[in-house]
Amino acid sequence: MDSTTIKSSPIDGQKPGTSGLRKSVVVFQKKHYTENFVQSIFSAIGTDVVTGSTLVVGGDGRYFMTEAVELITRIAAANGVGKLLIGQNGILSTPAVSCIIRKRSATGGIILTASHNPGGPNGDFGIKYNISNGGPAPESVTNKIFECTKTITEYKTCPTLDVDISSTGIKEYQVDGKKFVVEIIDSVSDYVEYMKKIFNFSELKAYLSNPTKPFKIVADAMHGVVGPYATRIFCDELGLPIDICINCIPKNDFGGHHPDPNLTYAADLVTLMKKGIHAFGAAFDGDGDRNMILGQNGFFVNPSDSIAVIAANASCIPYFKNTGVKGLARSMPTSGALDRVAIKDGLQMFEVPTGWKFFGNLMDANQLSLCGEESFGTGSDHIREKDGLWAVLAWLSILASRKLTIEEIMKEHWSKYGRNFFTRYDYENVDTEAAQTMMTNLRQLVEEPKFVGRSYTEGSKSYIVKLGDDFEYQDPIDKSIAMKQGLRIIFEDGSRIIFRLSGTGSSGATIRLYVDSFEENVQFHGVMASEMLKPLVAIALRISQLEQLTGRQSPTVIT
Ligand code: VG1
Ligand code: CO
Repeated sequence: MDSTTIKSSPIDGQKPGTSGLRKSVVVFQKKHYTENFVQSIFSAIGTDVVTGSTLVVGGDGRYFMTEAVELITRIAAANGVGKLLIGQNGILSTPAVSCIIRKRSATGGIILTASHNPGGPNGDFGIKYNISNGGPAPESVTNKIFECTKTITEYKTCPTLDVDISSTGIKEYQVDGKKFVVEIIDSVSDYVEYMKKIFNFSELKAYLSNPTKPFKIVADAMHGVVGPYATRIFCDELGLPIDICINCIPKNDFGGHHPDPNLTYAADLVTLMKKGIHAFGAAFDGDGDRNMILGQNGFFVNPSDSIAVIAANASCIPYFKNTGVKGLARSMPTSGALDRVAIKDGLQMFEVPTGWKFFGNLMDANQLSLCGEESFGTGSDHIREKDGLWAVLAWLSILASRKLTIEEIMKEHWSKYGRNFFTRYDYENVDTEAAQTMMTNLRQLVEEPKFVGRSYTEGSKSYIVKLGDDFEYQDPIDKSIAMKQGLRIIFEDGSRIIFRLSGTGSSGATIRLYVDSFEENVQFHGVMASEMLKPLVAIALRISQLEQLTGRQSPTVIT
């Protein structure tokens, strides 16, 4: 087979966001749109690296994925890639891709997902490139890809190459006189094998199916990619009945829902948990890197608390018994709960911008073991992506060894470390101009020299500004700088108000407002976060004039 070159020209708007390029399916279906971006990935990596390389390809099963896999296979072959490892039927969760890249020493991987965004012909699609450490490409690489999309004149492809991805096995082809290998791999095996090394499966099995006191769990894959992983782990490995896995058949439109594990979009699971039958409930997003943990009667574990609890109880997880805990990290808007663990337990703590790509360098430098984001992302240095099922297995390991309920673990944690109250308001699909105006006005305000020291009052509560800025981060390892990562208002008592615009949406703007405050006094730990944070939310809305500028009286999602 011979490759050929197809003339093309730059298409606007191919800048990767927080986690890859995400647009509506119809945009990806436009002539040359997907081809241009995929060719730009290869051009950015460079011929030297691409020639003979091994790449992992797979995604969350959403609409347009199989077309994209075919197109990537042809463009990869024409660009001189040596071998592709493709998940059967194209299916691979994001954490599985990260795991496979590392295990098989691949050069990188291409992940086809728009994560928690809806799918189907009218939904979203996305493409993300991960590097050889298994993690999302850093900005130096994604900027290069973006530059290539702006100057592209042609792409290479091998139009006669047809690969059957429905059955596992190795297939060899000759492209331009060189060997091109495609290995279709079982989507689940490598990942499950790895989980069995990290956790003690026989201990978990005994705990979950204890004949005198079974621990009832339920896992909701929201019709995303986690289904086959969850059933293999919970049913085949841990011996639980199949009915504990709900919505575990992947659908290319996620059944018409947002595959987003939060209190709004996973409301069905919340309702089920409120019945009190199950001791543990978990939901996952479309590509399997996010998780939501619920206790009996729907007790909600805030993601910022979740990572703090895992860090404080890391000794319950065999992996950390071997490696120790080197350091902790969270994204900037994530609550300070993890910081309390770092201080008390004498661990190093890092605060990075939003997006998992910022954790990778610290992990590679052996300075970071456990990290999390408030956006339902939890993970460790076992791979270089956040990992939904890993988080669930971590929680189950803690529960199995501590023999407490989720609520008891949380309350004990707060009484030892104090409680951070956290909430996030999302305003989705806001008019872009209105959102920009709001951010510009706010930036001006927080950067005024006189902003520090200003006092804001709401009811009986007063807060004095200690710091206001647009968060900037210098990577401690490669010294690269990321600017404008979110507007912060920090008050003297440590409370924080943060505003960011989302970098994962596909149309309009999404405003995120984050509020975090700390309470040492155990007497207040039982109060609802919404109650505790009411004055700060009111102040945030007042300062930003969000409602006046956007016309939105209430958020789309509250966490
Ligand atoms: C959101 C979250 C961020 C997360 C990112 C990718 O980004 O806030 O914490 O890393 O999604 O998650 P943004 O820019 O929309 O706030 V996932 O599960 O998409 O890949
Ligand atoms: Co995701």
